[in-house]
Amino acid sequence: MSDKSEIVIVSNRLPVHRVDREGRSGWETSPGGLVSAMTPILRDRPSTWIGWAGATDWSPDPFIHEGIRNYPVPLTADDIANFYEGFSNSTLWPLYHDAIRTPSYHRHWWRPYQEVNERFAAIAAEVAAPNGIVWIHDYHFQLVPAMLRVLRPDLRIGFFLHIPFPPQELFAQMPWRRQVLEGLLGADVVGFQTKMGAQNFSRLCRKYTDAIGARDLDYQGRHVTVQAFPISIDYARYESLARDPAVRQRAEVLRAQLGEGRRIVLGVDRMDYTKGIDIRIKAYGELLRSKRTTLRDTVFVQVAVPSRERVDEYQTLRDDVERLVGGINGSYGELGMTPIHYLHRSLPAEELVGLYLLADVMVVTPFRDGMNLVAKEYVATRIEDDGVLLLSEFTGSAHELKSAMLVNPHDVDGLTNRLYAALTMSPTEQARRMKRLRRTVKENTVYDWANSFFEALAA
Ligand code: GDG
Repeated sequence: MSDKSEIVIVSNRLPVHRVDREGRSGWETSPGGLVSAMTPILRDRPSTWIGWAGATDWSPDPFIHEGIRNYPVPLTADDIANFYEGFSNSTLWPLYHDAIRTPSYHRHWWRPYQEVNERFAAIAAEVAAPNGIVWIHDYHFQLVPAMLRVLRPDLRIGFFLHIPFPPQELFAQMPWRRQVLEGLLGADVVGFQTKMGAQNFSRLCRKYTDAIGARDLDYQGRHVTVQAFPISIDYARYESLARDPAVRQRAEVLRAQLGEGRRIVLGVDRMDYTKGIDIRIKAYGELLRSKRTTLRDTVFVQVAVPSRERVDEYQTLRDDVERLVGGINGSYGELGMTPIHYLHRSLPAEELVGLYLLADVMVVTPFRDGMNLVAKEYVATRIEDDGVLLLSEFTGSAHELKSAMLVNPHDVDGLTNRLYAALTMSPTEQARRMKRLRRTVKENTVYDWANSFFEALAA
């Protein structure tokens, strides 16, 4: 394989992770739609994926795994504290999610953010072939496009933001707002999950930089495409997992454990304060309190995957959620039967799909979410056109999944009423909505997403 790559991907994590089995260690491809969407494209041509390998104390040399060259970038414990947990996850993450937690603006996080961006840009510049393509992912690397353009003006540079891009009133808070916008404007294509994100970006660039244009922008003599590319899932994979006899058998075992005859309400999220886990548990508690449902009729299952546990806000959220669950189980549970099953861990994909199959109502109630793939995964597994998706208006998914039961997660009474309506929806109405939802998700898979981004970049 040539040592220069026609396609280079830059993301926070490599698409592989280290596994140790029976004393032998090696790399395994990480699960997830992004990786599977990229793999067919990357395997056809010399390509490199640049990212962090996940440990601060060692960083291996570049290596090839399943036809893709992986280029690990070392990050120190200080980088993790300042660039990752600091600027990325305590400044940008809350600010870009409607500032539902107060963003922290620390000058001593900004320099490390620049430095780590420089490190990634330098490696991309080194490995990319002449006139090659570099696709940069997410909020950790908003300065890389402009840094890379200075080093390698011959490249086609794309950037995709997986999280929302905030409106002017919020973005304007950031002390480094101009630098971030100019960083992004280094790309030829800047992609967002929704049209709203793209509009916010164009408007802010017109205000704080020299860029001009209605949606696409002209900046320093270059054309910058600004567009929505709603991300999706590998629909066929979820549908086939839903038909898999082993998955269906597992679902039956879970059903027996949860109690035959009880209707199942399900939530699946990273434990993150943007996801609205607390609010949906409150709404479910409200249904029990008002006796619109009972312990015997329904059971709530919440899977919350541990996330960013060293950031204070995440600790607080976990405490809050666990207190709420404990309170409701204490008040309404009986010996041998609880209203809420709460799992603070990650489950194997087969088990997750088993739960999707069992869920009569899937509750997806983020206060703000770039897209939300769980909503789309649930829909893809509902091969019998039943089940209800209760979906927050403030997710990117809600822009496409218009036949879901939409809800404002800030309104506890509204959410409680909708949850009740979902639990009592007729099979005919469920099928009418689910058929449409399934068609929508099937028509735009993660492969369509990746192909349309590459097409825009090659244009
Ligand atoms: C960011 C943006 C955007 C969850 N629990 C388990 C598990 N998962 C998988 C789901 C799904 C993924 O994790 C979560 O994706 P989301 O889209 O819901 O959320 P974020 O992690 O916040 O992702 C988001 C996304 O990027 C893509 O652009 O949609 O808006 O915030 O695929 O299935 N997987 C397994 N076990 C679990 O317990 N195996």
